[in-house]
Amino acid sequence: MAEILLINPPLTSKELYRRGAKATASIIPPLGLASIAAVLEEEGHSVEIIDGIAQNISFSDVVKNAECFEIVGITVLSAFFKRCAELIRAIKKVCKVQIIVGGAHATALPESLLEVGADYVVLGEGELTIKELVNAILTSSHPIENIQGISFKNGGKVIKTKRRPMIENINSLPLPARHLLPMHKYKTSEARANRNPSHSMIVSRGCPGACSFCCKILFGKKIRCRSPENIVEEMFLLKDKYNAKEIAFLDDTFTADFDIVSSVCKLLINNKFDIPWSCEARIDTVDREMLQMMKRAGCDFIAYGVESGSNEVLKSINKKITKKEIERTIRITQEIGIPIRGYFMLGFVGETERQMMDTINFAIKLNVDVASFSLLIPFPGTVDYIRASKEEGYFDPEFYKKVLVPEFNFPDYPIYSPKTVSPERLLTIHKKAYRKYYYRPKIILKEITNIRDFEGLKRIVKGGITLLKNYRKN
Ligand code: B12
Repeated sequence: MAEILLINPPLTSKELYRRGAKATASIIPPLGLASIAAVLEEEGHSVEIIDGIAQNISFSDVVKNAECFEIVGITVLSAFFKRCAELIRAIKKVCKVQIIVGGAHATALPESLLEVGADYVVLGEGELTIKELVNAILTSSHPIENIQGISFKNGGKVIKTKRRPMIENINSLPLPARHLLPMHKYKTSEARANRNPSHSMIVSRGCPGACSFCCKILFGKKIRCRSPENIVEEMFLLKDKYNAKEIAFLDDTFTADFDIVSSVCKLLINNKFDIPWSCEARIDTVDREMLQMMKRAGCDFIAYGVESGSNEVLKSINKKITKKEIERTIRITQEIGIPIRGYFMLGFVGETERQMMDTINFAIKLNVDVASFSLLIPFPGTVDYIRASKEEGYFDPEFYKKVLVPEFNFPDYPIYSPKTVSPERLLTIHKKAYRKYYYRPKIILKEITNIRDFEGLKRIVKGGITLLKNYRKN
């Protein structure tokens, strides 16, 4: 049996947050690593996790820690590829440990990790692959090249084995090994959660959408969901063991399967689950009946990906929804009384300034409770990465080798701006979006009248400070 260390790379607050974003940002557990850890523990391995984002741990301490293990696993998002590369090089310099990487960036561009010294890249879903791979490394019993869903170097040549089929029944997976995580460090964004501790869950994989900005290479199109009983069991675990006062579902589309949502809601009501929860949804996956049921079962916040106020842009990003559908769903949700966060995006490939203004005005018209405006970042594994770097040629495909990407919403400078608008102008439009949306008497009054307790007051003050810093800082 092996001693295995799993790492979410170390990043400082300065690297992660810009323009006052820290005050309201979330710190979310690396549930992918925790799922990998749970499977490895089931196999009898001894596993530790370092969460270099939540824990205050220096780069050199992470490297020193790695020396004590036989196998190190690192999760790699494009935003932090640069730090992961530095980490792999530094670990390889001091010890002979085998390094396995996985995650969205690793799956999209496996060669970029082999180049910097990773021994194996796990492509896509990692639970079944890691079991086989660790056994093969430890016992040499199994030819590595027979393991599905990996990439590695053999005599300088990059080998990519056949992609492993998705795990059909994700109910068969153990719950994430939260006992290995610093659970007291996590919180959901102030824009979404009113009470702390607020913990998060992921209960499904896959999304029926195919939006051009979204990285779809990990879990595919088909929705695979855990059973309602299993979902509710984890909710009770978060409440009873980790003292959750709120739960956030971070699934791409929690509402994709009506029957599952309906059964979860019934179970929550029957079992008197008494803390609120929130989720993310696609506009076209909810209806009045589902929303009413969710409200009764404790859903107190829902985040919709609206993205644009231009039907042409919605079409070009393959959102597969129209402004009319958006308005309808938002209206029904407002009538039912579930507060809404709208995600809006600016700076799509080919998007004009006029279309961006349409988005800002549409957000104001929809009048959601929280509006987030993000600038497009073309991430590897997305259609927009190909469009921006190869087709339009305005984005350096090697960008992630050079720069760490901070959390979205308030960048100092656009990471990408389309041919149609200069970076300076895009930044001005982005700031304008927040100013136009939030500095309205109607919104300010609504926020003030919604304050129910001290926590509510604190939340509003923090949000106000974030917006002011965002607006004033250049
Ligand atoms: C929750 C979430 C967040 C959270 C926390 C991220 C985290 N620590 O995991 C927050 C809100 C902070 C966040 C932020 C960002 N996110 Co995010 N996020 C997600 C989301 C919705 C769920 C992640 C998750 O837990 N999934 C469930 C687990 C089971 O999957 P997983 O982590 O991918 O792990 C599996 C495999 O990838 C693999 N694996 C992963 N790591 C490893 C390591 C080893 C050793 C092995 C063997 C296998 C392995 O095995 C795991 C189990 O099957 C995903 C979308 C999605 N559905 O996954 C986007 C996603 C990961 N995020 C994405 C992005 C772009 C971002 C941001 C960069 C956006 C931005 N500009 O701010 C930031 C990054 C900043 C940050 N602080 O992390 C992209 C990544 C694209 C890319 N090419 O990197 C995704 C895929 C969304 C998308 N579809 O486009 N995110």
